[in-house]
Parts: sequence; C-alpha cells; structure tokens
Amino acid sequence: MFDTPHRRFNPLTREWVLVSPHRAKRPWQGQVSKVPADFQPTYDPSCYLCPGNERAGGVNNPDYKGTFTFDNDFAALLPEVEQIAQEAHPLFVTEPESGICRVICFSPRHDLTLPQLSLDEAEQVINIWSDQTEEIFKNPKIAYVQVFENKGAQMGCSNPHPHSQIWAQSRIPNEPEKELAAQKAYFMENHRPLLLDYLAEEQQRQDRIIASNKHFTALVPFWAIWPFEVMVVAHRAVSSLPALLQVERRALAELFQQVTIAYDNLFEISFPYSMGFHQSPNDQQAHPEWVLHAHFYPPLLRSATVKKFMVGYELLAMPQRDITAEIAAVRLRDLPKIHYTKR
Ligand code: H2U
Ligand code: ZN
Repeated sequence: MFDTPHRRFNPLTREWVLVSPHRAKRPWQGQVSKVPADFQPTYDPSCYLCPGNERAGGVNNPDYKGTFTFDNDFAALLPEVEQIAQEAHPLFVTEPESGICRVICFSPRHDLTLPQLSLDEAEQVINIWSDQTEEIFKNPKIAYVQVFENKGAQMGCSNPHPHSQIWAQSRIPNEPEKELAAQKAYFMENHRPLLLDYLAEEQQRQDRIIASNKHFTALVPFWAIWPFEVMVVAHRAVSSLPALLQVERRALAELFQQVTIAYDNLFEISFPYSMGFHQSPNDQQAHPEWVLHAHFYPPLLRSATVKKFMVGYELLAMPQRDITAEIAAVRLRDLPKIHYTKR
C-alpha cells in the first residue's frame, strides 16, 4: 500500500515527514559489523552514579538501594536568574530562563538497564518520575517538566549506569509547545482529545501497534521519523505523570519493559535511544486536550552500527525515512518477549 514516495503529516507537531519506502532496497556499503556485547560490572569504582562514589564537586553518593535522585552538578538551568539587559532591536530578543535539573538513577546496579530490572523496580522508576514531577509542579515558577532518558554512547549519554534526567523550566520548550497548540486546536474543533481519537483508529487497524495492556498502548506512529520510533500512549485523557493511578503506573512500567526488551532483542545489543514524556504544562489549568505519552527516538537503522543521521536534506529541508512505520512495527512486534541476555 505504501511503496511509493509520499509524505505523512504529524498532527501533534503539525509537521511533515517524507517517506521513501523504495529506498530501503538500496545497497548498504557502510559498516555493518555487530559490536561485541558491552560488558558492565555490577559496580564500577570510577562511575559517578554508583552508590558511595564521589561526584563532581566532591559530594559522595549515599549507599542507595533503589532509585536515587540528585540535583545535576552541571545544571543547564538555575533556580534563580537575574534579569538581563534587553537589546532594543526586535531581531535580538532574549528572555531569562530559570529552572531545575535533576539526575535520577534507576538502580544501584551499574550493569542493569530498564528491561533487565524486575517489574517492581521498573514501577519504582515510574513512581519516582511521577513524584518528582508532582514536587516540581508545586513551584509556580515552573511551566514545564521534561522527564527524559538518554541511553547509550550513540545518543551522547556519558555513562552506562541506568539513569534519566529531569529538566524543568519557567517557559514551555519548543516541542511541548507545538503539541499543546495542536492538541488544543483539535480539542476545540472535535471536543475529543487528538491522541485518543488517533489511538482508537490505530486499535482498529492494528498494523502499527507493537504491544498494549489495559492502560497503555505502544505503537510506531504513522508519522514516525526515526526507523524504530515508538510512542507509548495512555488510554484515557490523563495529562501528567502525577495524575496516573498506581495501576496505571504499573501498566506503564510493564509496557516500557516490553518496548525496551523488543529494542534490545532487535540487534541483540543494549539498544540506544532518547526517551521522554510529554505531559501538560504546569499552569493551574485543566488540560482535557492532553493525553500523557512518551516518545522513544532510537537512532539505529539496520544493525548495531548503522545509524540514522539527521543530515543533508533532513537538516536543511525536512525529516525523511526509508523503512515504513508499518514494517518497523512488524519487526518489533515479532521479536522474542524474553530479553536476549536471559535466553
Ligand atoms: P547523560 O544522561 O546525557 O549522560 O548526562 C548525565 C548527567 O549527569 C549530565 O547532565 C550530570 C551531567 O551534568 N553529572 C552530574 O550531575 N554529576 C557528575 O558528577 C557527573 C555528571
Ligand atoms: Zn555506576
């Protein structure tokens, strides 16, 4: 059905992606060798995230047993910022930006990633993301809380110790701002949340869904840009992490583990990605238009070493993909459900 060049519309960002399915057949002359499995010790004396070890600035981590949260020692945003002198010219606009940056370790174990934790431990990770968001939402200066995980050296992650980050700031950043405008406009027009309408269609079609449970669905979005991009969507119009019920948190943990097991099993490596939640802004208003969701953006394309780059046409014109969302979904859905290291 989708075997000729076409473009697809992303209704969440209101941007287009170019899809060129015929190009997936072209020969690949770049490197395709498999990287050896990256062995990690359970504890690394030189890791700044392992329990008891020293971080930048001379602080020692506690001997933590579960998750562990601390203020980023190299925070990109600071709680208090001074007003800055404004340029009078409208082409030189600045605004002060304040915020909070935290690092959240998933486990004291240096060698375990999200899919290798127990379900209870994974649920603790969802709980800490929710609790942290709830606490930061109490600060009226914070407009938006971005929870994200950068995983793997290919994504520029500095440390294999399983961890995520929170950057919370006084202005809504670009991507959530686009999604806010699109979801609000759709809700005004249709009186239903955009993502719940989208999900209902996908549930009927089934061809892009990779896993689901009672409270969440994981799918390769119709408008995906990254080869094995995944979106995890809530089944009701719950707009933020703190608003999730405990059963939903557990269901989310379960689905996150299914998605990341599929990822790791795809090339039998610890699969790199950037993952982040998109939740409603912190503006004391109801957000009936907003459906909590997470995006997984993984860079790998054909093997452990062949990665997609946003260069050339994509950097200058628009994103483009070769393998269709439908083919990527089938590949992810048909993988073994047990993590390759446990088989
Ligand atoms: P990555 O997830 O992209 O690897 O980032 C890890 C974060 O850990 C990074 O934001 C912080 C860096 O500022 N960090 C500390 O807070 N303390 C340290 O001692 C080293 C790194
Ligand atoms: Zn460590």
